[in-house]
Formats: sequence, structure tokens, C-alpha cells
Amino acid sequence: MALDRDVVPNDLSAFWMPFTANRQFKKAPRMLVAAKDMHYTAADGRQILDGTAGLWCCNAGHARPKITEAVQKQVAELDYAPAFQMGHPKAFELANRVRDLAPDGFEHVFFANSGSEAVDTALKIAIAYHRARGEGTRTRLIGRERGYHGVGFGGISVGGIVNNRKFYGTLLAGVDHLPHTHIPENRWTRGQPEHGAHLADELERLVALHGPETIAAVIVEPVAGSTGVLIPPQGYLERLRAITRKHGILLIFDEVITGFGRLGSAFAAGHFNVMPDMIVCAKGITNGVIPMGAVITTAGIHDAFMTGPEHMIELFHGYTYSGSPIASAAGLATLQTYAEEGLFERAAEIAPYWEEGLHSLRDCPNVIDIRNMGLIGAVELEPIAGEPTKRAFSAFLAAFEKGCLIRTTGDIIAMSPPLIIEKGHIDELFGTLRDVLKTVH
Ligand code: PXG
Repeated sequence: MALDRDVVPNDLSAFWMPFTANRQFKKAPRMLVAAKDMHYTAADGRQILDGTAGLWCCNAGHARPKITEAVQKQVAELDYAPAFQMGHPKAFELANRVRDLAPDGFEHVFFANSGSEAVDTALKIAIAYHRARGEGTRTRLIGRERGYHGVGFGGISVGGIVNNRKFYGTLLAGVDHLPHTHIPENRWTRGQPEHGAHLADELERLVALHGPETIAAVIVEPVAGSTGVLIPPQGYLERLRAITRKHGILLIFDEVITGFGRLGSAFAAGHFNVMPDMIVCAKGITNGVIPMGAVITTAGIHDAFMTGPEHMIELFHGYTYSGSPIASAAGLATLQTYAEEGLFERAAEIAPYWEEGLHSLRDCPNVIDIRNMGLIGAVELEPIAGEPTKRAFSAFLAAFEKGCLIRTTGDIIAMSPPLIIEKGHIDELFGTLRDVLKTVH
């Protein structure tokens, strides 16, 4: 790709890029320089169809006027306000709006600045909650194989992606994992697969092993995204809820990608009608424009902390930028955009067309599974023998050359477009992918 030297620096060496093959990238950079609605502009001027909503975050599409204006206005009016022992109106207003969007019973919102921070926050609240109620032995955390909960030590400890864990020593103590739910019987399923609810029963085994009085919380992604799109089997989340409730264990849904419309509902909890005790969110809360994460809790959890002397801090936790004015302004304008344009309903309406187009790729070479839910889709490829990830990454590069942005994880292509996507874009995305899959070997 020819780079426009007016906008791209000659020297790319200083920036150590996250989750990127740095040396490979810097030899052949893929630079984005602008974005509007469904498209990025690459440095060579090409329009790139955004099949991934950035990184699952720009649910309303790019450079949406209300959000842009709100951020511009806020930065000029109140750029920053201390987050501890001081307040500013928009953080309270945004918390109220998030509460309104959350299922009934979710009453309080703790702000962080990313999904990783929000995950850490939820895990800490879980342990401290039990302690506040006199059950201080409940300190164990249970995650799931193949889970992704960001990259903090809390998140990688409960997470289950081996490369995100194995380089970082002993991680948090006292963590265990459920098996993942991705089983071969469920290949080619549209929506929730039929088999696998019994995998939730593994929690009973862990409870028997450790004793229920040692376990604080179970954290799962209702739909796992980063690991390659794993849709929960029918009845699985319900069973996890029943077992956690039976043993007094908190259930945390990590909705960093499912929150704010991805499944055609505000949250997966409401979509599946399974109510956890805490919902972790980020990304779509501000349309990805300003970093923000949040934990939404029930009144029961929050109120357990509101007991000591009133002058005392109740939770010794928080970030300099928790509920920052600019993030809050971006969040308010984002939620307004979602509501005014009915984007969650729109996602639900167009999801069947998305599903149809996605599954039409079944006859393409090397495709071994396709799965979807809401505006999420995955195409799994047979790995090249001895060279895992290479085939999918070649497809990613070829798609970018042909003007479409997709994501890959292992040999799985994952797509999660902005909720403003139209049928023509869906045709273009899957048409391009069909061409790409024919050429990539
Ligand atoms: N939980 C979940 C379920 C996530 O998907 C995080 C936590 C961490 O969020 P932060 O804001 O700390 O990155 C995530 C992030 C991908 C991809 O391509 C997914 C994420 C991030 C980057 C890439 O699937 N999810």
C-alpha cells in the first residue's frame, strides 16, 4: 500500500503496538486516517468497509455528529474534574441512563476506563461484597477456558486464552476454570446451539472440590467474542445461574462486546433473560470514541457496602478518570444516538439477513464452521498444517486489500459491524469474503 507521507510519519519505530506483529506491520503498514459512518479511509485514500465496528466498539458507526459535538463542547466547557470526593453532573446523568437501559434490578454503575479495568472492578467488588456481609472466606474466582476478560492480572487470571496467560507468571491465586462450550456437534448452528447445557454442571464439580464457602464469583462472557465467537448452548446460561444461586456465588456477565445492541438488545442478560449479579461493559458505552468501562450492579450488592459510618469511603477502589467529563459526555450522546435511531432494534431486524449472507459462505474452500448471533458472525477455517493462524491472517490481509476490515483470532474470522449496516454493505462484505476465501490457500 502506498502511504501518503503527508499524514503518515516516516519513522514507525517508537510506537510498540498492542496485540500486533510489530515487525511485520512496520514493514507493510496498514494505516487508517479517517472514518465516517460505515467506512474507514486508508492512508492511500481507499474506502474500507468496517466489518468489525473498530474493535467491536463503534456500534453507531463512525464520526456520528451528536457524539462528535458533545465531545467538542465538553472539552471546552469542563475538561476534567477530580473523580474522588467531587462530582460533575454528566457522570450522574450517564449512570442513570445506563441504569435505565439495564434490565430491571440493576441499579448502580461504577465507572472505569476500559473493559479490563471494569473486569478488575467487578472481581474486586465480588470479593469485597462477600467480606462486607461476613463471608470473607469467599475469595475464589471462576472463569472459563477460552474466556477473554481483558489483560489486567484479574482478567487474564479468570480468562482462558493460553497465550494471554502463559508469559505472566503465577497470576492471581485461587482461580479455577469451567470448560468452554465449543463442541463439534454444534457446527453450522444459526443462533444458540442445541448441545452443551450440561457443561455448566462442571461448576458443581468445582464447588464440590473447593467448597461453596470459598467461591466468590463466576465470570463468563454470555457470547464469547475475542476467542472466536462462541455462542452459549441453549439452557447453558440458565443452568449457570441456577447453580451459582444455589451456592451463594455471584454471577458476572462480561458484556464488553454484547452490551449496547450487538445482539439486538441493550444487554445479553435481557436478551437471554438470565440475570447475573453484575454486568461488565465498555466499548459501545461511548461508541468507542472516548475510553470508558463500567460495572452495573444490583441494589443488593451496592447496599452491602453502604453500612459503616457515613464519612467513611465504602469501596477503596476507583480511577483518576472514572466517569470523566468527556467520556460521560460521549456516553450520553452515544446512548441518545442509539435511542433516536433505534439502533438496537435495527440490529435485531437486519440480523436474519446477516445470518443468511454469512452462512452462504459454507461452500467456500477450507471453511469448517460458521456461527452467528445478532450482528456477530464467525467463519472458522481449517488451519494450514503446521502453520496455525496463517490462513485466516492471509484472508484478513487480502480482505483489507479488497476494501473490507475483518478480524481474525487463530484461524477464525470474526465480524461485528456497526449496527447502522445496510443490506448492500452486508452483500459487499460477504461477497468480498467469498472472493478472498477462493484465493487464500
Ligand atoms: N472483556 C471482553 C469480553 C472483551 O471482549 C475486554 C474485556 C477488555 O476490554 P479492553 O477495553 O480493556 O480492551 C474485552 C476486549 C477482538 C478484540 O478482536 C476484542 C477485545 C479487544 C480487542 C480486540 O476480538 N475485547
